[in-house]
This record gives sequence, structure tokens and C-alpha cells, in this order.
Amino acid sequence: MTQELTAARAAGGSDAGSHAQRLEALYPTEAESIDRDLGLRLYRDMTLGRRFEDKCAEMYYRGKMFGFVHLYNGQEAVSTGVIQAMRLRHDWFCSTYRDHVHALSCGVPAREVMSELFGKSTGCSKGRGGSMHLFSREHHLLGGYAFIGEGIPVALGAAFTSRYRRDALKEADSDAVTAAFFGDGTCNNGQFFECLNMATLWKLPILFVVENNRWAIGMDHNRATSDPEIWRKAAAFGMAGEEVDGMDVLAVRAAALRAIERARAGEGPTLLECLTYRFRGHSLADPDELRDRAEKDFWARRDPIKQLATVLVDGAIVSAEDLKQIEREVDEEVSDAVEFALAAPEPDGEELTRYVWADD
Ligand SMILES: Cc1ncc(C[n+]2csc(CCOP(=O)(O)OP(=O)(O)O)c2C)c(N)n1
Ligand SMILES: [Mg+2]
Repeated sequence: MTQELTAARAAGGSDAGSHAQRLEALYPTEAESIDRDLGLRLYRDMTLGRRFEDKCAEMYYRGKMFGFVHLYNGQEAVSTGVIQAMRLRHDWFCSTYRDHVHALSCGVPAREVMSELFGKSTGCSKGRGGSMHLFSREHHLLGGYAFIGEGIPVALGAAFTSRYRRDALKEADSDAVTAAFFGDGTCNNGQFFECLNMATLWKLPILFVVENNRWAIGMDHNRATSDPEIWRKAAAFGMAGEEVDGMDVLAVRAAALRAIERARAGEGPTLLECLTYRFRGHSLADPDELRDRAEKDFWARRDPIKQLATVLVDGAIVSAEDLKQIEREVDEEVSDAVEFALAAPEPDGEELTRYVWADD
């Protein structure tokens, strides 16, 4: 912990800079070597997340979506860094109400995610869930959850299943790892601590991925949390803990790969705290008038997509035109998702109670 951070906390901890100071005080992590294919894959995934969310804002204000919609802009390096380091349709993923981009990274088609947001029957939750309740068995997405912390025990159960199959049922190939995503505000919720305990006790193959964006709606993390360095709480449980620059997709990916390797080797869970920032208000109903301009500017300069573009182009790994081409393709994919969702049918009223029970 830096001296400045300690001073900031002693002074009340609500200054605009303490979260930023932590980021700047991080030791530079060893960058994973990145080739053209990986670079383009990560860039595409983050760009899809960003442009999908921008389109959601547009559609929300045009009255195409209802209820609360929480966007992920600014946090893309976390979703892409962790999920693209895992094995899709093999490992398991569990999200929060800020779940659109996690779903896209897991491979849920943009058409299905957009349809779900429009409440259409072609949505990944058949139009029953909406923005906060995306689910895809096919893509091993165990859900978005409106209640904070609610997904963590579900993720723990998936990790327990992997371990039980391997150890009790002797399925040697049962090596799936689970990633549970949740926010800083959620880490003061009891379920978080209960699950850390059980995960370590049973050495479960799980990554607890904290997306510390400093804010829980309008509550500053430093005002609400006795020790704001969440990753340190791992030590109390004898678990591996790491903090990482959550605006740097390569740093997140490197940390995730270390944690995944430990988990698959049977060495148990990791608490990974990603220091990040949401570029928009808490939800689309939030005018975002609370946070300081200087704070927003600090994080805007660290835009994870622009940072990756710089690494790729300056390192001559890809050309600027390669990235433009990806952006064009992503824009087409997002427009196609909107057209598809607009034209899709509403769920049939006759089927209101369908899918309530598992055998449906
Ligand atoms: C159990 C529960 N208590 C309270 C709320 C109200 N609530 C909605 S979002 C939120 C803040 C969560 O902040 P954080 O975990 O940091 O996630 P972020 O929104 O920053 O992604 C709260 C308290 C809730 N959804 N569920
Ligand atoms: Mg938060």
C-alpha cells in the first residue's frame, strides 16, 4: 500500500485519487507475449463489448428496452482478459446484473443477447430474463443476477461439481474451472466470505474475479470498506490473492492464466482483484453527476481498448487497418443483432408458465 493511499484513508478515504493511486503503484506485471491472432481476438472481443453497450444505450433511450440496464463500458479488459483465457463451453462463468459483455465474451451470439434485452422469444433466456438475467446453458453462462453476491454461491456449486466428478465419480477429464465475476460493493456482503471459506476448504477450481470499479452505485469503495484492498482478504482464508491493472487486458489475462493453471492443477481458488472503472453511470437511469471530472478523465486516459490498440500497432503486431476492419465487422454484427431483435416475436402469452420447472 502506498503512503499516499494510507494518508488518503486517514483523511476519510473519499478523495478522488486513492483508487487511481493504487493502480499507479502496481508493479508492472510481465506482459504475456502476444501474436497477431491473439491480439486480433482480444481486440475484437473488447470492441464487440463496447459497441454492443453503446448500441444498448441508444436502444434504451429509444424505448426498446425496459427496466434497469447496467452497461459495462470501461471494464472490457476484465471480461476479455479472464474469459478469453478460459476454455469456452468447457469452463463455467457466472455474472452479475452487469452481464451483457460477459455473455458476449462467453460466445452467446449478439442476436440472442440483444433479443433478450428487448424481451423477445429469441433471447438467450427466452425473453423472460431481460438485461439482468442472461443465461446460456450452451455457453456455460450460469446467469446474471439482480441481487448482488447471488451468483457467487452458484459459481461455487459449479466448481464443487467439477471437483466432485473428478474425485468422487472418478471422471479424470473433469477439469473445468469456474469464474465468478462481481463488484467491489459485493465484497462487503456475507456470501462473499462464506464462499471464500468453502472454496479454500475444498480446494475448489474457481476464480473470484472482483471488478473493483471503485463505486457501488453512489457509494465510494473507500468509504464503505475497512480494508479497500480486497485481494488481501484472500490471505485470511489461505487462498492465493492478486491485484491487477484491470484496464490492461494483457495483465488481466496473465493473472487469469496463473489462476486457471492453479485451479486445474487442483491447487484451489484465487481471489483476483481487477482495478477498473465504469465509464458510464451505474445504470442508464443514473445521470452520473456524482463522480469528479478529474477522476473520470484519469480513467478515460486508460481506456483498455485504446491501450491494446497502441500495443498492437506500435509493436507492429497488426496494422491500424486491421483494427478498423474489425470495428467495421463488429458494427455490422451489432446492427444485425438489433434488426434481428426488432423483428423477433414476443414470447407467446400462452406459454407464460413454461420454463418455470427444469423439465420444460
Ligand atoms: C442483495 C442486494 N442488496 C442491495 C442491492 C442494491 N444494489 C444494486 S447494485 C448495488 C451496488 C453494487 O456495487 P458493486 O458490487 O461494486 O457492482 P458494480 O455496480 O460497481 O458493478 C447495490 C447495493 C442488490 N441489488 N442486492
Ligand atoms: Mg463497483
